[in-house]
Amino acid sequence: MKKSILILNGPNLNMLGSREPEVYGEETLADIHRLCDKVASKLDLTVDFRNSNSEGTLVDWIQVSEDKHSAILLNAGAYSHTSIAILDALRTINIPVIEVHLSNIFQREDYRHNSYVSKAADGVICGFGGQGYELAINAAAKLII
Ligand code: CA2
Repeated sequence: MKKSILILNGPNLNMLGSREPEVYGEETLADIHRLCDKVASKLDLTVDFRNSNSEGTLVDWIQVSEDKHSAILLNAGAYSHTSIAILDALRTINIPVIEVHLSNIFQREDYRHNSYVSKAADGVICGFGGQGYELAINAAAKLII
């Protein structure tokens, strides 16, 4: 069976493409989903691509991620900067975690410079827009294939 990467997208990422294109680009989350499917299939991997605006739902998905998935790619959106609950959930699992942000969070407001997710991530990719997800799938593949 093909290995699977769980791709989790946090709050407001469902709004991509509709507002703030100067910050987040023109792509929609559906466009990024299609890109991830394409990139993963070339690596003989599958992706399970999800989005939730709810912190608890993201925690629930992380807790059971090891059952079916070999790695997590996580853009926790604004929860990256606030959620000790997501950090604690990430610390309960033992598969690679790659953190992704569309924007370069270090060029933005001070409150975006800290990420709790980073403390549990194997690596962080930010500032490359939707292409960051492609880079992250390639990075995850190196760790799991
Ligand atoms: O750069 C990223 O990927 C972020 O995770 C995006 C989050 C932001 O809070 C993080 O600091 C960095 C925001 C999600 C998208 O929010 C939108 C809001 C309106 C229109 C489009 C997207």
